[in-house]
Amino acid sequence: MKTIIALAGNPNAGKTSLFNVLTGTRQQVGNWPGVTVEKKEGVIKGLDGSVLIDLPGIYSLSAQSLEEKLAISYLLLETPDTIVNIVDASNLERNLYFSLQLLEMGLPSIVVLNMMDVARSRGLHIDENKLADRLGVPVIPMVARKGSGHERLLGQLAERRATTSMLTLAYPSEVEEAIGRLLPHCSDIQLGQALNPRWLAAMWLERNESVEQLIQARVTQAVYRDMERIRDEYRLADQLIRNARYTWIENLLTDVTERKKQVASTWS
Ligand code: GDP
Ligand code: K
Ligand code: MG
Repeated sequence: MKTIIALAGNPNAGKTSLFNVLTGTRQQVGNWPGVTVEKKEGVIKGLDGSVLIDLPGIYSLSAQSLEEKLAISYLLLETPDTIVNIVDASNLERNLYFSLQLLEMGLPSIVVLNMMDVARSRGLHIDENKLADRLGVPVIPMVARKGSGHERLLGQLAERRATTSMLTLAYPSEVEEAIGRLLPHCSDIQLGQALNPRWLAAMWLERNESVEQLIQARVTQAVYRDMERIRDEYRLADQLIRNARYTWIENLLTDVTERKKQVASTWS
């Protein structure tokens, strides 16, 4: 049986570097269906039966460039066994926004904390255990360009250590009320795999185009209208959801990171 592992992360987080480290030279470049955007697939060295897919870069599931849409529909409709979410450790605040959306989605994931060399050189210390604890998935520090840390990732993949995060962001009461009303509809929607209906409801409130299209194709017109009516009653929901995510990340970073004073080297 094949194990499908998808690499996802912000542009320039190091996906292709990690892809190359994990696959060596055994890669195949094709195109995503219907478009000329490159689709890279390879076999992970030391992991028989694995298929590694290098997804286009995504800043956020709400973003809507062609590449991002491809990556989003892939995540929504296909059934990767594991998502390896690669984040730039030297740019955590921005990178974690997508991570958070991904974790809320409910797919089995591992977070790779890449660019650790850059983070360290800036005096940034990250408590990786605490971060793993808070995110609810394994966290593996790496320097993908040099390949360091990849044995540990390989070990975790071989042992199928990816987990579905139990992370539940508490949104403001207004948003929770809206989600509560949407949940019965969202729970009925069949997708490629079991996604967290709470996540689907939040994406609906955010007017995510890909999610709207998916839902439209899977519910009756009456249900779709009802969902629209509910959304219209909570006009500030999308802003409140975004703010809640940013606040959560800010608090997380206060807890798990520390900026050490860089040692001045000018006294000699
Ligand atoms: P992608 O856009 O996610 O596919 O990212 P790439 O793999 O193309 O990497 C973006 C840039 O960051 C390239 O110049 C890489 O050589 C570099 N890079 C990747 N990983 C690391 C790392 O761990 N440390 C450092 N310093 N540079 C890295
Ligand atoms: K790049
Ligand atoms: Mg790339």
